[in-house]
Amino acid sequence: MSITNREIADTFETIADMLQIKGESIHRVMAYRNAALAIRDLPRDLRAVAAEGTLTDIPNVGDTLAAKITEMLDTGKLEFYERLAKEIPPGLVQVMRINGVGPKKARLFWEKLGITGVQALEAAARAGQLRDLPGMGEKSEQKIIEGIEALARQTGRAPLGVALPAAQAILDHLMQLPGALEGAVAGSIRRGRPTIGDVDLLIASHEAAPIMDAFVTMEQVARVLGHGPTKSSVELHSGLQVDLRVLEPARWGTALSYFTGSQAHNIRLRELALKKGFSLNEHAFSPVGADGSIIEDAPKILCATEEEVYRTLDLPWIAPELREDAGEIEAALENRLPNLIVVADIQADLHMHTIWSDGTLSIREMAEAAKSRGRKYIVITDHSQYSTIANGLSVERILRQQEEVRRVDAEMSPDLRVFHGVEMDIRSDGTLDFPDEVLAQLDFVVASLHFSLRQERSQITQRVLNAIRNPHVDLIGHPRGQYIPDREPADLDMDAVFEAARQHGTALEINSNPRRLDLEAVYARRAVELGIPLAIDTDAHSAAQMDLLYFGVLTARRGWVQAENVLNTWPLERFLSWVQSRGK
Ligand code: DGT
Ligand code: CA
Ligand code: CA
Ligand code: ZN
Repeated sequence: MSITNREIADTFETIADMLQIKGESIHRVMAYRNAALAIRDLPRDLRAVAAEGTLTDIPNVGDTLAAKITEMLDTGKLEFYERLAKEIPPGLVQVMRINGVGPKKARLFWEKLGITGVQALEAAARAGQLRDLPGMGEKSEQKIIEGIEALARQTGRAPLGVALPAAQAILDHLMQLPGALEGAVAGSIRRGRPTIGDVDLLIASHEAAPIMDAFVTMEQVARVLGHGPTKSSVELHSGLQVDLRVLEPARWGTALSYFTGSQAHNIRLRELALKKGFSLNEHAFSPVGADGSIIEDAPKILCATEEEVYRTLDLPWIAPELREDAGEIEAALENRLPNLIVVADIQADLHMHTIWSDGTLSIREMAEAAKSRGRKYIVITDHSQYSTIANGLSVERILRQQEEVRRVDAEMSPDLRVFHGVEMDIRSDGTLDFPDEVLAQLDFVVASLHFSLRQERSQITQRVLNAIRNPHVDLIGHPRGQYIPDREPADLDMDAVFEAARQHGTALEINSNPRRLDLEAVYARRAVELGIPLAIDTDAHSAAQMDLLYFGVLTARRGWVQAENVLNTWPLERFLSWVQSRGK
């Protein structure tokens, strides 16, 4: 079996980790890391690129790395890697992936205790052998045990932000074939889950074979896992697995409903069907006899649309984002499904960065980008001084920034209003990064956790409560602090956070960046139940990131959120009077 882009990228990534454990220069390490990233993003087979002799056109791939790629393509192996692996045990690379363990600690555990893998490290940690090492203690030993447990929970699922565009691109490609009548991305992507196991595509056509052939021969296919008359599966070079099913248009509704899932939702639909005397599967409703077995010669009900599937069950159509058997069937039966928010409801963006901190555009450029996307008002919220790595603003700089914001506001008005805010750090000791006198001069204040996210529950919860209780703080940014797929949320007492937010009328963010999606859906839903206002923001650092709004709205829809619950769907006057009512 031939080597895939992903395996080559993984090897470079591992080499980077090994060089880092070895203590090599960061430039050398980054050369491998950046090349790995570029290869992961490459939409073409490396083998084809190598055959053209254009490997060095790939960003971050020079002659040295091109030679290494060629060696792996030709031999399936890399001598440099094998030599390195004799020096640095490859198991240490896994050790480095544990939250809280970097290259230095990995090396320390190896040198002092001979640890060469995660299992050995866990045993040592549980035996209390790590606490006496230099720079370690009982607490950091416990953190490592927790980190190992978290690592074990990781499942190799792809972030929605990676899987959705890839799935859509493949579907668009296949829909250009003459026989393709209707197409959809189904499965967990259609339901908007933050991470994706595999991609499920459906196409309606009278002739499956040409579509199947086109699918398994796409350029980005690394391996064909199955190639049948109506179903095929492939693994892409990116590592993503994609299933395609082709079916008759007359059965589109049952198929789309079935393969959208979730499985739990499908089971509920099947129970309802049985009560009406039908067995429901991906093909049809089939009449069943008293003993529950299908009556073979009775006419089946085919459904060309999902609406017909639900109508056959006497239900209104249920939005895919709700299909988790989390109360949506009951709500549908009682005709009280929510009127879910849509992207067009969004009027404003309350969280974005500029070149004043770590963004890539000026205030004016961000304003233009927002205007061209139909936003009516925005808040410029650069980082505050505690975020030194993000070039956070000092008091002096933020006051200076205000002049520029006011100028841009005047220039853009009345098409777009531009307000001045901040994304203020909640410091590790729980204090806020600006004094009240400074906050009072800003139009809108977002407060966020960026550091010390692994503090224990009471301590980190207290930090967020301090921010919520400050009357100048309007919104808590990305409240739980997860990073998809590899950083778990902070250990917050969410009941306490919700209670404080409710009491003080502080809003909570749904951050649209697909690496965050924070608040996630279940918490957004809880916030709505408690009457806590939400904001769906992009946290954009560039113009392109403003288009990530879609992911935030998808997450909100999974959380049963309606437009009314979201600050930035409101007309400007209502938003302003809400801000004023907060005691400034
Ligand atoms: P994933 O891929 O893990 O992110 O999640 P899904 O929901 O995309 O799951 P997947 O790809 O295994 O299957 C797609 C849909 O097909 C799933 O949501 C429901 C349906 N399905 C698959 N297997 C079964 C099954 O055994 N029973 C039922 N009722 N439905 C199934
Ligand atoms: Ca799937
Ligand atoms: Ca699947
Ligand atoms: Zn932030």
